Amino acid sequence: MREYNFDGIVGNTHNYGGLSPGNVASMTHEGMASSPRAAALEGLGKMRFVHDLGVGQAVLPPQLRPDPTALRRLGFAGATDRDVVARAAREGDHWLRLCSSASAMWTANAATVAPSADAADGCCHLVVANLSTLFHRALEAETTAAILRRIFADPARFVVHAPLAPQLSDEGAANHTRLHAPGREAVHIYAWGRRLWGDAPAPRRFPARQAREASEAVARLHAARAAPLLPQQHPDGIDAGAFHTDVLAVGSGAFLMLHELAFLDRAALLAELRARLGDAFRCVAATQAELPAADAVAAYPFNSQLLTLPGGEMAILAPAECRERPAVVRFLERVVAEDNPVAAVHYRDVRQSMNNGGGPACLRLRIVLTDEEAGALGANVLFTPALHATLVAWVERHYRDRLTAADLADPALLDESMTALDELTRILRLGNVYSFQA
Ligand code: SUG
Repeated sequence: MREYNFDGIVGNTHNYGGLSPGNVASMTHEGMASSPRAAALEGLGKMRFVHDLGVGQAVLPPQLRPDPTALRRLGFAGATDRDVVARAAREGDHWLRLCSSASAMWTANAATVAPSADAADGCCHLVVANLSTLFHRALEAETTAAILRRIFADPARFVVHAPLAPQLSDEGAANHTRLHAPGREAVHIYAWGRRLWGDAPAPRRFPARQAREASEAVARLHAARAAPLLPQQHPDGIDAGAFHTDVLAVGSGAFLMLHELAFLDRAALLAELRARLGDAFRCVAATQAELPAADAVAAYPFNSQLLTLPGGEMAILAPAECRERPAVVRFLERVVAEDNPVAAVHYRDVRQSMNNGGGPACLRLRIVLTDEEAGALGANVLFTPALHATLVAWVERHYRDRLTAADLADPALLDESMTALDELTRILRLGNVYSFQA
């Protein structure tokens, strides 16, 4: 069994659209010029770093943006896809922005995964997230399903479940944590922010995304042997900018690192985890006094990757922004000093993504695979130094160094996107997964 971090390759239209209410970075960077090339290279650099630590690394491809199919469904008709984009640019500037986001890069929102070791039927289960809370993110689900079905194609080993109905808003693994201790059943935590029926305390300022009913459905589809835990995200945490659970909590193995505003009933959750995981369970919690949620939301220490290294110890891969805030650095140093598996902190620059509210943990989907499962993947997505070099050259050939909202109207951008993705599907041996390739 090995955990693979499936990172999203950043798409060539990465831009700051201001599309996510409740995501403070997205709201504050609206309209700023982006660098898709720098964003993609930062992402590939992070993957290389994780791979070189001896941790499993893989990639997921971006999606076609602007999305002409989505624009046509909105009534922006045209003889060619270029005409469709031109018409949307003239008549529906905001729609063009919504249909141009490279948001599929945050693969923690692509699906929620339970490894075969936990499932009663011995299959690895992936539930594609519908992302139905936000229009620009909901566009991802259909193509994400097609891509995951191509990669996890072997029906004897993998089950890729269709996205839930849109009324059940599901944001994928960003609200899910799997913990396990030697000799114990793995524990799956499915957090949520609102209920479709029944009462629950609600945030006042920002929207809650994940519905409890969606979390319950994902847990049923995973059919893990152990009963799921379904804690509520703290409404005050959501109001501070923690639109996903992974903004204020991260866990791996038998270790959990969280902020006191991550979950509403933290005491009950931690007691249950202690009971299920036994003496191996370790937890470090930050209080508001030690680390104000505003700092945690600005610097994303809890959106770090918790990586288990080949020797068994853990390393934290934190965003570079953490280094700029003394309270955050002090907290991370405390984590390393205390009695838990974490031995080191590494800081990485993923600023282009961070400016849209996506830290290191948002950029990856963790999938635990057996060697046989890893060998049965239906595409060339496992990361190697050679693939890294190929992808860096591919980005340098196809990506612009600078992109503004006005550039989304440039019909050449759509051509660039299609050319780049067509080539990428050959590099990754994915076959034709995009509708424009049909
Ligand atoms: O859904 N940002 C993403 C960030 C997702 C972060 N993922 C996790 N926490 N796992 C979102 O809010 C901003 C796009 C823009 O404004 O251009 C955006 O979609």
